[in-house]
Amino acid sequence: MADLNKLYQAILTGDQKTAVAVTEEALAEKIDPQVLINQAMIPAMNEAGAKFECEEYFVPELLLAARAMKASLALLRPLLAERGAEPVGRVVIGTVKGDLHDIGKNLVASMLEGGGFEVHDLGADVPAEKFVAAVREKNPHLVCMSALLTVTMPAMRTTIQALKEAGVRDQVKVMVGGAPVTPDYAREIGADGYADNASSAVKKARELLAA
Ligand code: B12
Repeated sequence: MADLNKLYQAILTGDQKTAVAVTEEALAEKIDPQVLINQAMIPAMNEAGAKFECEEYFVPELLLAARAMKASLALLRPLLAERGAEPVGRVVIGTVKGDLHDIGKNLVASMLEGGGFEVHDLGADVPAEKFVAAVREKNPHLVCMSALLTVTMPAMRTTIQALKEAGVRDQVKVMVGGAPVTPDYAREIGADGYADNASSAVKKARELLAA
C-alpha cells in the first residue's frame, strides 16, 4: 500500500523521483488526491518552511522540496480537474508581481478547475497590467491573486487599483489569498473575498458568483 509518510519525507527532502513514484502508486490504489495533498504534501511543504525559518534549510533545499511537490501535484491536477460538472464561471488567476511562489496558486487553480470553473492561469510574477489585459481578453467573472511574501502583498492593492483605472473593476469579483494575507487585509485593499486554503477558495468563489 502507498506510504503517505514516504511521500511526506520525499517532498521534505526534495526527492522528486520517490515523490512521483509514491504518488503514482497511491493513484493506482485509488487513494483520493485530496488525502495526498492534505495529509502528506502540504504538511511536508509547511515543515520545509519551518526548517527554512530556523535556518536548517536554505533556498536550495526549499527549491528541491518545491520541485518534488510540483511534480506530484502535476500527476494529481488532471484528477482534481475531472471532478467538475457544469462550468460555473470563468477565472483569471495569478501570483502577483515580484512573487515567484506558485504552488498554492496552482493548487487553488486546480481545485477551481475541479469545482467546474474555467481557469486562465497567468502564472507567477504577474504585473497589474497583465491582470487588466486578461480581464479584457478573457472576460472572467472572478480575478484571483496570490501572494506569499509580505513585500508583494501591496501588489494586490496596486492590481485592484489598476483594474479600477482601466474601468473593469466593477465587471469582476476579486478574491485574494496566500499565507500572509488575512481577511482584514483583503477588506482593506477592496477585494471581494478571501480564503485561506484551496477548498475554501472554491466555496468562496461560488458564493461570490452567486452574490
Ligand atoms: C516553497 C517556498 C519557496 C520556493 C517557491 C517555489 C514555487 N515554485 O512556489 C522558493 C525556493 C522559490 C522560494 C523563494 C523565496 N522565498 Co519562499 N517559501 C516557500 C515555502 C517553504 C512554502 C510555500 C508553499 O508552497 N506552501 C504550500 C502551499 C500549498 O501553501 P500556500 O502557498 O500558503 O497556499 C495555500 C493558501 O495560502 C491558499 N492560497 C494561496 N494562494 C491563494 C490565492 C487565492 C486567490 C486564494 C483564495 C487562496 C490562496 O491556498 C493554498 C492551498 O491551500 C514558504 C514557507 C511556508 N511554509 O509557507 C516560504 C516563504 C513563503 N518564502 C519566504 C521567503 C522569504 C522567500 C525568499 C525571499 C527567500 C530568499 N531569500 O530568496 C524567496 C522569494 C522569491 C520570490 N521573489 O518570490 C518566506 C516569506 C516571508 C514573508 N513573510 O514574506 C516564507 C514564509 C518562508 C519563511 N518562513 O521565511 N520560496
